[in-house]
Amino acid sequence: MQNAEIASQFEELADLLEIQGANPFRVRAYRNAARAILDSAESVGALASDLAKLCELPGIGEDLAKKIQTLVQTGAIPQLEELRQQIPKGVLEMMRIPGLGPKKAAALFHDLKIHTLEDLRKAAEANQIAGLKGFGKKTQDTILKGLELAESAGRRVYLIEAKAAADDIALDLQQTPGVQRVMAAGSCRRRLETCGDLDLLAIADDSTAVMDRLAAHRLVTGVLARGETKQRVRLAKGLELDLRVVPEESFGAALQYFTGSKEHNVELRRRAQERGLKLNEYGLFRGDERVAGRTEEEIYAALDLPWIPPELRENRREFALAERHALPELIDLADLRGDLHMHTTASDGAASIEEMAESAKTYGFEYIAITDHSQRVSMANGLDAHRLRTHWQEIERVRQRVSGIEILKGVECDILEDARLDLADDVLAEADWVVAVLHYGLSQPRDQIMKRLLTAIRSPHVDAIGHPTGRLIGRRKGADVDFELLLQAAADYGVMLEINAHPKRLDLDDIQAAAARDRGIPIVINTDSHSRDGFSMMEFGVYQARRAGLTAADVANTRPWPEFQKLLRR
Ligand code: DGT
Ligand code: CA
Ligand code: CA
Repeated sequence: MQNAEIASQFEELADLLEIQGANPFRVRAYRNAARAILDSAESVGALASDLAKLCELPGIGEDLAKKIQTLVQTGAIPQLEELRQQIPKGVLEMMRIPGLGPKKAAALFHDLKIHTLEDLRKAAEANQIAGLKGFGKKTQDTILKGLELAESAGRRVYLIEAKAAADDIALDLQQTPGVQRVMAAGSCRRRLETCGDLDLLAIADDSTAVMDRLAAHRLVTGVLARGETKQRVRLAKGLELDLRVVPEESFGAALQYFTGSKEHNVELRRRAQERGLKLNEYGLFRGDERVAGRTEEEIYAALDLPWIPPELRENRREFALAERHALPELIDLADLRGDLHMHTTASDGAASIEEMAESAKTYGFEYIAITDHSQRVSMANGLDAHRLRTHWQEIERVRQRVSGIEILKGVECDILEDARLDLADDVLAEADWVVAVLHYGLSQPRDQIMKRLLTAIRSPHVDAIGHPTGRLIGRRKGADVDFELLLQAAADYGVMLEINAHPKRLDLDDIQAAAARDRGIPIVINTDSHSRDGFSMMEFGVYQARRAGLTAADVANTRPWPEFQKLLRR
């Protein structure tokens, strides 16, 4: 556990205690502890087994040291968990609004029964806050302004939503008379997991018509600013969009500039300077002469580089690879031939085996594995040995009826909190494909998480580890995985690692997937479909793979079935 994580739990504890009206000295003690942990050069998590060592940290007495121990060993502070039960999350969120400290948040919670930011907005709009003791009209107005900021800032939107909006609007603006071309740039074009805002570029001689059309678009809820060539609008859910209208001869330069990332652009500008050139959103210039700008390709070429795919533009290894003309030929959606993770009505899916198989065929898949949940996931109607065997018999019957696709008898087997697998070896031995996953106890200490993952990897029956960290983007941090150890073990035992294509998972992430590829570990990109339409999520897994620099050859389920079969351990 990182110091920052430990510190933030104590900070939250202090906030909640203060909202609760606890003794100010106690509150201060937790705040001081949080600061001391954050400032410590040593890993407090590593010190945690030694109570005396912990007590040497400034401001940490025995009581606090014991709490740190509990947190590191169990992943939680019981007192904090309890407070979280008592005080709604929205009350903590209120404190991010400038001018709203714990005291005011507490008053709003206790006196007006405000539990969420939505409640807060309603109360402010209904003029209920101004009358509250210690508040007044001015505070109420500050709250309303702050709410708007708090809601739009810091809220990032999943790529699936951002891209859908960008594509929809781009397609519409493209219809404007006089508009030649519209394209999304920014993080959306780089296929980042989430987008802070959208950046659209249009080629047009006259910006009036296209800006009017944007303002009138059904997804646009308001115009925030409008200038000669720039317009910023608000979409639903607080997502904002920048439109820039550029002339044709600058389009490549603008596209390059606004695609970013900032880090990539800094390096590209440095390379321009090195050659006595100047790069900006209008073009690449030698003195006043524009030497490139119409297309991205000509800009990169003028800087002695091949065109670099947007997914790689993070200033990681793309420049080194581009210089050697060794950029990978990135995987495409069309390369995928199989999907090895999906659910049916036997557990928590919405479609039958046959319906999933027929749907998979329409998405172009040649083989699938049906991987319903194992018994531990009772919430999702997970299967015990008996039900699983009956389910597999049903799969065999469906195989007789459905042609043109290979259907594997699989299972998504939980790796239990105590590091046993949820199904016995003799059952797993009968499967064609086993994807092992962590679902419960994600906040266990690193050692236990690794014990669990290693047990699964060493099992002769496990083919792949699914969504290896279990994170949910923007919602839940994943397990504290030691990736060095995981990758080494996966490589040693020939176990595949999954990029789960679900837009909220995308787990492995881009950096982890690149590291797995570097070790020669076969990667599978799976949709984890729970319905017939779930297969459409594959594109997001592919984007993550592209950001990792993966080629089709790096991804096992791009292979034709006979070759994929050879990679199986059984
Ligand atoms: P986001 O919106 O947070 O998901 O991420 P981006 O990458 O879309 O960032 P955004 O919308 O602030 O800006 C779009 C691109 O424009 C960014 O990737 C690089 C470029 N850009 C924006 N501001 C600056 C800047 O101050 N300096 C440089 N070098 N580039 C910038
Ligand atoms: Ca952006
Ligand atoms: Ca922007």
